[in-house]
Amino acid sequence: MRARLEAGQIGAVGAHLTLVIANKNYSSWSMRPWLALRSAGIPFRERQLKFESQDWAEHIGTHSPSGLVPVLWEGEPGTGFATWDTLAIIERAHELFPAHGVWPADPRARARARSICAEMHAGFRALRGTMPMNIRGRYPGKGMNPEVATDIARIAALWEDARRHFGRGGAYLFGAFCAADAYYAPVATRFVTYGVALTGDAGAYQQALLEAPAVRDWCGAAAQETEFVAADEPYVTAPR
Ligand SMILES: N[C@@H](CCC(=O)N[C@@H](CS)C(=O)NCC(=O)O)C(=O)O
Repeated sequence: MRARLEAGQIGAVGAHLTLVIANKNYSSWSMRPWLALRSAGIPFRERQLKFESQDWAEHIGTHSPSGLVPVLWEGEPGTGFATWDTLAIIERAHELFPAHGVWPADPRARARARSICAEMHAGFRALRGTMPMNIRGRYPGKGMNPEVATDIARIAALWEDARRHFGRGGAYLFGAFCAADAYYAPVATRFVTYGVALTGDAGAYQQALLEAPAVRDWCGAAAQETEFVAADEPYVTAPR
């Protein structure tokens, strides 16, 4: 059983955590640390700055040193201590809450989990380019080309490899839900949006990931959002 702190408290530095995120429907980078923290039982507040909003224009300068989201603040956004960029946020969460299972406990599993997160962080540009995350959207068949098919084949292979070598203790890549699952959850939703069918162990893992409680919570909230962000909607024109 993991130790739990009350929301708004944090043990190591005595300050509460706030995760600055953007639209849940569109922002895959926001989704990843949100899932990692939530699934690990790490208490945090959420500060949503929606793309193209007045709120974003007024606050992104003080709430994000890079001008991008996500950002993790220890203390108040804008005046506390900031960690930005998804991998750095996940490592910071792991340092602050080392017993919460952000990464797998086994050193080799942890190394492999970090490898596949880094591969996602730096790669799969074809997939990310033509199949932007759009949780409420349904565009089956859109976005596919040979480079995207190569990315999808690699993702299915690395999922199956992790499940085979490290996944025996549960339904996720390394058994229990960890940061690697958080990293690939936006990909699992893209496969739904764009009608990419996976079979075998990769397909079974995709279903387990989509049914993870934190993923369901995020996707449920995403489906309620109504903002239309043209930059993330290559296959439909803006509603009038
Ligand atoms: N490498 C960064 C990427 C962050 C990123 O690109 N965030 C997007 C949202 S998903 C963003 O803030 N876009 C705002 C903009 O480009 O103005 C990370 O891992 O956090």
